[in-house]
Amino acid sequence: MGSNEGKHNLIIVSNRLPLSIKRVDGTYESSISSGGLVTALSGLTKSTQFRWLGWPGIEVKSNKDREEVSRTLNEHDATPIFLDSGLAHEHYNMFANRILWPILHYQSGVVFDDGPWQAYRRVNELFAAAIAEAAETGTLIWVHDYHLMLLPELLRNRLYEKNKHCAIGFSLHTPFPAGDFWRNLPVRKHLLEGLLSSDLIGFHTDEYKQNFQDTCAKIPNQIRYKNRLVCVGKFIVGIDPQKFAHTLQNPDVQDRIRSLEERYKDVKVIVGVDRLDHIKGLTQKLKGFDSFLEDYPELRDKIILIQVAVPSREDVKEYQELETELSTLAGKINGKYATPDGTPLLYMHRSVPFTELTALYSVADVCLLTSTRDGMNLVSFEFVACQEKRQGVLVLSEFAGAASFMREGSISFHPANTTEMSEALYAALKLDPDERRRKYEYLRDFVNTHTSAKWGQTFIEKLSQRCRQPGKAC
Ligand code: GDG
Repeated sequence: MGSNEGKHNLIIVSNRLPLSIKRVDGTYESSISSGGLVTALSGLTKSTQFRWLGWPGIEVKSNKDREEVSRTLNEHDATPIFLDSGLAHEHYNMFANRILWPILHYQSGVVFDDGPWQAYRRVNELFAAAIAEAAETGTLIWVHDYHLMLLPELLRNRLYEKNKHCAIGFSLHTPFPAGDFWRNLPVRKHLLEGLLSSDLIGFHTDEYKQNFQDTCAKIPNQIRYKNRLVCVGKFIVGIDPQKFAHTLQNPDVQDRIRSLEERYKDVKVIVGVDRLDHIKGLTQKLKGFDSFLEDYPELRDKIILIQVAVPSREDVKEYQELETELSTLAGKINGKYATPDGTPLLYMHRSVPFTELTALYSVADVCLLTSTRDGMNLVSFEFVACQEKRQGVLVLSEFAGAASFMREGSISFHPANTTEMSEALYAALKLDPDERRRKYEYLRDFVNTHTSAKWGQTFIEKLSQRCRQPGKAC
């Protein structure tokens, strides 16, 4: 990790550590995991040193094994917070992903269950205890995401008992819904109170920030809670575009690009990369693609949609059902339109290596993202970062957070409207070259100026000000 520019220690906290731990031949090994949060924070490691605290993703029972896992993770500046598997399951799968995530993304059919809620509280308490132990006066503590919304309050109480003065920042990586929807959650008040013990709260877009402020019914940008000032801001998350540029120079990746170009030389490639999650609108994407093939028969053998659907939350019933639905739909589409010369859809239910991902982004003519709701959507940024040569077109759902910044550079549509999606795809494939260049340059400038490093540094700088002058107006 690079030099520590600030004079404060920095602790980053997320439910899962960015490293997955596995037991291989009697020893523990770690490997980097993928996902939006890891992508966003990895851009910060070049310039800023920090320690990362979180759950290592597996149950480790004996003290001896815990010491070994801690040692392995320590080499990567990570500290595990151990949880037993039953508690972790209730917290992560049953409350965070089954109850809270759907509400934050406006999904209907809200369920509530007290058991998982108690587990959520307990895990937040265990995190508070571990972090209060690790922090010193002056430490900046930056908490991430919806799994840990009670943490700022619990942590503040713990720090107070220990007489440690630290600043607590919180970043939400999902939307914050409009107040009327948020009300569906019976424990919403506790979650808001949890968050309001932060010194600084960051959202991805103005809309999410505004929804939160309306819910708190207070004045813009700052909220007074328990006689403390809470600052609220928009911080635009991004990626590290240089990492993609650099990977694209790699000779193996260049070879792979050439071979994919040869393979698809007679067709236009549409790419989609999404975690297999309801919010990514994959069902809608396949239905919209079906409509497109129906509406434009002359293009059927001239295009291919390559869809990577990365397995996610496979322990949750609703996600297993979604996977079955998608494989069935994919099979139906290919059954309907395949010819001896090929199939219009290549559906992959697995993750691909980073180098393969960059090659795929680079050979695509269009990227189709259909989120029904999405905090930001960093795949849209990554596609742009890999398109310097081809200058392809981004077809982006109006409900992705990214759409509030990228509308001018993309073609936008409503994901539930299959006709609109089909027309948007057609427009993208037929876009006039000058307009395509103009749109691409707009997106490229945006992605290059809103990097993950800038996001992180801006947040940390603001949090550090809050630490120095907690009473100062935001
Ligand atoms: C959450 C919010 C918000 C995907 N497949 C593979 C792979 N990935 C990587 C992508 C990208 C990341 O995962 C996905 O990021 P997104 O931002 O698109 O989506 P979420 O994971 O849902 O992230 C989201 C984000 O947090 C940050 O705040 O933007 O709205 O939901 O980096 O490249 N990476 C590799 N193989 C794959 O198959 N190597």
